[in-house]
Amino acid sequence: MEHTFAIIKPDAVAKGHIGAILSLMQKEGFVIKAMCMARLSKHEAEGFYAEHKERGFFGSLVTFMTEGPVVLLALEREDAVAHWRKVMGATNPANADEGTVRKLFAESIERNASHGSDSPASAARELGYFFRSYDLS
Ligand code: 3AN
Repeated sequence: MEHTFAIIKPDAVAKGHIGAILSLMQKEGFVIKAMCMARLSKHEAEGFYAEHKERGFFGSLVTFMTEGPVVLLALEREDAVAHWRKVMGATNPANADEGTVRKLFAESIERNASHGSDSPASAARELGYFFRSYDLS
């Protein structure tokens, strides 16, 4: 079994899509191992997205991610990292496949409804960042 880290982002929370996205996760066979609703501080969002800090959209991304509450999730499934990215769809909702989270719920490439780790190594870092005592075994 593999673990991944997911976020239901502020746009999707504000529009009332938490339930639909959790339901999709469970239909896809993910087990929710940890879940927390929180409003990220600027410091937390900057640390989380540190790999993007040289990108032009970094400031705007941090503002967006701190504008309202998010749902933070630890998910378990076979091939969890790749499968959650498939279920989320492309970063830009205009390119996302039908039925994906981003096609169904995202507004734009920035306000794109959900996050998913891009590798098992990122998943370990991100799970540790938000769930300090998370046990990957
Ligand atoms: P993904 O979330 O699909 O892994 P990344 O890691 O390239 O995509 O980008 C992280 C986040 O940064 C995205 N989820 C999105 O909110 C934002 N983002 C990515 N590309 C852009 C862009 N060109 N303009 C604005 N925001 C962007």
